[in-house]
Amino acid sequence: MSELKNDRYLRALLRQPVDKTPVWMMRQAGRYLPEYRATRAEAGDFMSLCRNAELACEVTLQPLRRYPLDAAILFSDILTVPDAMGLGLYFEQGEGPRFETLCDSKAVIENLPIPDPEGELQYVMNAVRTIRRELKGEVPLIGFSGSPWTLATYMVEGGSSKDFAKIKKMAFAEPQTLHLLLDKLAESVILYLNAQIKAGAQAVQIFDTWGGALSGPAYREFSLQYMHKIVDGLIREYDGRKVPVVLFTKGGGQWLEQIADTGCDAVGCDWTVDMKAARERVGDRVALQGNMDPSWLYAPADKIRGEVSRILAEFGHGNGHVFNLGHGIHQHVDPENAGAFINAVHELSEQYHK
Ligand code: 1CP
Repeated sequence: MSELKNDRYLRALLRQPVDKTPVWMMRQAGRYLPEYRATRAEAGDFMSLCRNAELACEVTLQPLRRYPLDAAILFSDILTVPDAMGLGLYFEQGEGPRFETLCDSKAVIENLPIPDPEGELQYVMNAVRTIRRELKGEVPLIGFSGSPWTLATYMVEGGSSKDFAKIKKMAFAEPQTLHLLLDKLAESVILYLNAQIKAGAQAVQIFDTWGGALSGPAYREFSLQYMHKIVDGLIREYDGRKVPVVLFTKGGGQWLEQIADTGCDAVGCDWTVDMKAARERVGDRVALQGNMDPSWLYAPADKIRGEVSRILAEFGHGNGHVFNLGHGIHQHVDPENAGAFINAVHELSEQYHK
């Protein structure tokens, strides 16, 4: 087993005792940091940054040089998987991700390949290996993937969407076609995450950013079922250590019990979730991660501290809390405020672990 100097994050995910509540931020490497913007300019475009292991490692480590974070997250994107299926991912200036080929018919979906993680996606595994080497055991490295449903929204819609009109039409008019796509994605994600674990990821998180756009029954049928399948297919112990799995469904607060029932180790909560009630609902089945509204980072430091204090008290004493934002950090946040947030979590949480 490789040595780890700070294992608070892994311990909290497994509901083991810690001295302070561990904290990291979704999208902690990103545009709010001037050093990120400089490295991205050096790389050219976003995908070139992802494909360059040294530069992807550099931006992964940038937030860790500024703040005493308890985990690093691989710098990559969830859309690497559909890109590796041959769909041609590109980024339109100011308009987010786009695909050259739309997955809007059975014929296209039937022909989609399952990407080889050490083939088309080897650049991601190279980034994982490089980051693990450069972290030198300081903190654990998080690997990640999108959920099949969330990936499918981008593939069927051809990019970001507000109403998910095309994929919902497919879900209700032609469900077998969507299930075929979701099955292929679940299989691809299992291979992809297991390869990240073998390359050095010490925990994995599945981002189901758009699960909350569905009704309860549709969520179970089109999203949760496939995340459950992934949880069942993942390597859960590697290099002598448990590899925790975190499921995050944005807007999934109503379904925490069902998410916990997949057998994952932790459930990510957005800011609409009451952490005290959430804890009572999931019992000792899983740890919880979350859940400050990222917009609080626009407030002055004392207000941020107040909100951190409120959330810590809401979760209360005991094990099984990883502090995080309820979604990704916004690009216009002042990096000083992110620092105030992280320090507040460490300083104010000690009393809950005595
Ligand atoms: O211009 C730029 O520099 C690109 C902005 C950017 C960044 C910094 C994109 C494009 N992706 C990323 C990195 C990224 N994406 C990480 C890095 C690790 C970290 O520091 O956290 C992670 C974990 C993601 C995951 C991701 N990509 C998600 C799930 C998490 C979430 O925020 O909900 C989603 C939905 C995406 C799609 C995506 N990629 C990029 C953008 C702008 C988007 C969102 C588009 C949309 O809103 O639909």
